[in-house]
Amino acid sequence: MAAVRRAWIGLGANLGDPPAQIAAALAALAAEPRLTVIARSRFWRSTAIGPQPQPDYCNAVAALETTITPEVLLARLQDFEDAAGRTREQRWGARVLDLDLLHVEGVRRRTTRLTLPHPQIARRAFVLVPWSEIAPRLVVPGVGEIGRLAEACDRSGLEPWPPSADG
Ligand code: A4P
Ligand code: MG
Repeated sequence: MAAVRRAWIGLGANLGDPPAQIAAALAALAAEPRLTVIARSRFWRSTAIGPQPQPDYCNAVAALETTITPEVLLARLQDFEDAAGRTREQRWGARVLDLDLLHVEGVRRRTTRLTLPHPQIARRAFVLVPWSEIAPRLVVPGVGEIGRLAEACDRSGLEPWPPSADG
């Protein structure tokens, strides 16, 4: 039987109705066979990092338990992005849905398609702060303890999304 592994997904959206798209992505993940969503952060509003001007993002982080391999999981996340109407014109450009595989327990990868842990984790408050809500004591190899990194990061431009929109 395939091993059950814990994995963490970063969700982001800054076009259309961002919190609705994040909520829909979480529902799609929850409906996926061989995968259980075990926790999710609040929704956060964050200033976009990338070419300007572009709208603020809604960001969240979810924890999963899954027997799906990291490569197949990434492909499923990209299917969900495509189904939400994602187009890929510009690196770090505005998008209706972005699903990043942040970390998979016990896994390291450095291929053209998949880098694990995700290379940008340690720098990004919009990942670290929501992640620390659900996994403060998690130590990501080569990166550090999520709660400590979240405490140390620059939170400017980051605030909880108004709770009424928070799924
Ligand atoms: N890829 C490699 N490793 C991974 C991984 N661990 N998870 C490859 C997901 N994808 C991974 O991604 C480009 C390629 O990365 C994929 O084909 C996959 O094989 P993409 O989603 O098509 O393009 P992208 O998202 O524009 O590029 P990139 O470099 O992945 O950007 P990020 O890191 O996803 O950042 N500002 C705020 N406030 N909030 C955000 O959520 N997000 C981004 C995108 C920029 N600015 C932001 C936010
Ligand atoms: Mg991405």
